[in-house]
Amino acid sequence: MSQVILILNGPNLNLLGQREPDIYGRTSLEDIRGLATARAESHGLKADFRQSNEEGELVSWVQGARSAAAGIVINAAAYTHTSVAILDALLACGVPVIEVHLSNIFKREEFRHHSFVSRAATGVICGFGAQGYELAVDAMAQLLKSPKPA
Ligand code: CA2
Repeated sequence: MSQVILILNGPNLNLLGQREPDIYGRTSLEDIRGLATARAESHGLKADFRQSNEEGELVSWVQGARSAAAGIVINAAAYTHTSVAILDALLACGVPVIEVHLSNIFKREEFRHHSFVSRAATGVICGFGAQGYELAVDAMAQLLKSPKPA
């Protein structure tokens, strides 16, 4: 059976393509689901792609990955910068984590420069728009073939 990559998306990412196209582009989250799923399949992996506006739901999905997924790709959106709960869940999940952002958070406001998620991530991809999800899936496929030390 194929290994599963859990791809998690945080609050407001359901609005992608409909608002603020100058920052986040015109690609919808459904388009990104399609891109990430196809890229996972090209590596013989399955993508389980989800979005939630609720912190607790994201925490529960991260907890579930221990038994259901080989790795997590996460764009925690605004919770990136605020959520110790998501960080603690990621630190405990026992599978590799890759953090992704559509925008280059380091070119933006100061409050976006700090990420709690990064402490649990093997690596971070930001600033490449929707393509960042494909890059993250490629990186996860590589990690699953030859794991890196934490
Ligand atoms: O660049 C990213 O991927 C972010 O994770 C996006 C978050 C932001 O809080 C992070 O600092 C960086 C915001 C997602 C909200 O997405 C929207 C999309 C369209 C319209 C409004 C919000």
